[in-house]
Amino acid sequence: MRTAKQFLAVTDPEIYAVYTGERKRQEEGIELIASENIVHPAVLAALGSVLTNKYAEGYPHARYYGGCEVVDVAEDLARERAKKLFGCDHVNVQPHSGSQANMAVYFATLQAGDTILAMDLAHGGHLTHGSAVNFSGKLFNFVHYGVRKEDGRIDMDDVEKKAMEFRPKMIVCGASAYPREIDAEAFYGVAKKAGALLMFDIAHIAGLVAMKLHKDPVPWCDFVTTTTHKTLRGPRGGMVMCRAEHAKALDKMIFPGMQGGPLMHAIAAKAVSFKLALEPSFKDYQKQILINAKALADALTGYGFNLVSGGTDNHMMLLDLRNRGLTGKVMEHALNQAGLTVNKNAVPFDTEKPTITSGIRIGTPAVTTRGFGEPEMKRVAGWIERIAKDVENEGLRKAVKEEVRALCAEFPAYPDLE
Ligand code: DSN
Repeated sequence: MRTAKQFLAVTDPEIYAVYTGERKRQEEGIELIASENIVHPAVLAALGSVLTNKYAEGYPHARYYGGCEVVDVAEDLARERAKKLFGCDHVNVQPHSGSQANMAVYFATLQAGDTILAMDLAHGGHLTHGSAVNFSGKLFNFVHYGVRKEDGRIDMDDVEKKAMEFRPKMIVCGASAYPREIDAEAFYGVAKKAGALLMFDIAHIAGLVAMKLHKDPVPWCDFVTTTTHKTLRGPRGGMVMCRAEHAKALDKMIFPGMQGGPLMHAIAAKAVSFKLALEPSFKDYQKQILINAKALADALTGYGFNLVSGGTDNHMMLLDLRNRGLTGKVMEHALNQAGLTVNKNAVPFDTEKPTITSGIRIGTPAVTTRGFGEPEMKRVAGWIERIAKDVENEGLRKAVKEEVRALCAEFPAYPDLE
């Protein structure tokens, strides 16, 4: 008898090397990408299981394939747990990704060419919120709002002005690179006035929302979409919650409208992560994400970094590197070589190309999972400062990488996993 991993090592040594290399990278480096996390071994077990073999087109107890009685239990549990976690009327756990969750909402409620008002990608929105190179921007008539130049905050006056001028069928709120709380109630007021549906993409903040550490959008929105792998700390995937009146249209659009067989291994893994999120310790984890983000933001500000909007209310911060004479591309590369992973990110009103950018985005969900607290966040800020001050110095990168490795050894990502 062998474990699945042993079979991989023997069957495909090249991919096994990818697995071991990535495991080592994750153990020895500090993950600061705001949209990533470190899932529980039980989530990994569900993902890497025989559940991937099963076709289950349809929904629990109404499938188009035989033999679904076992996997039905997983989808029922995922749905029940998600509803308990978020307090929503209805949920669909089948979207393969956040993009498909958003697509499902647009397709279930709108016609091609309809107007949607959403946050500009260049100000922190998302590709699927109407970028010209994405299906959303190609199929729908997106109008965008952004943040104020003075304080980096969403300009609700601009949202209302555009909503009344363009009369969108839907307003989308939520973002991928916005460090402040988003007020769903205020968006609801505008949507009601304009006669628009309201969708909130909570992908980044889902864990904070579930623990009520971010103002709850569920009571105010027709649809709430999310990924399951960011602050929620589940497997890579998507999910849509909605008011009861939209349930039928949504389910019909996800299957058979857009997707075929659901990924039952991913749905089972979602169920596991929701069970973990319903445990009291998940609230402590989410609180610590916020404490760590604040500690990191304060320390970086102390070093003279310019944080968009002056700080953070959530798990992430956006550094505008222009006052340090650096680009996002240069800083991402230098930090990566020092064992600190971030992503370059446009800042509002950026003058650099998206492949260069003037900023980096930093988040605390993954480091918080491995047990970092405020002292470790101060060390992280210190390393970022040292690299920024001497960005071309390869010897410094190597030295920092050793220090990073030593700290990571004290906080293993998977202490109990073989
Ligand atoms: N969700 C995006 C991110 O924030 O990294 C990628 O699409």
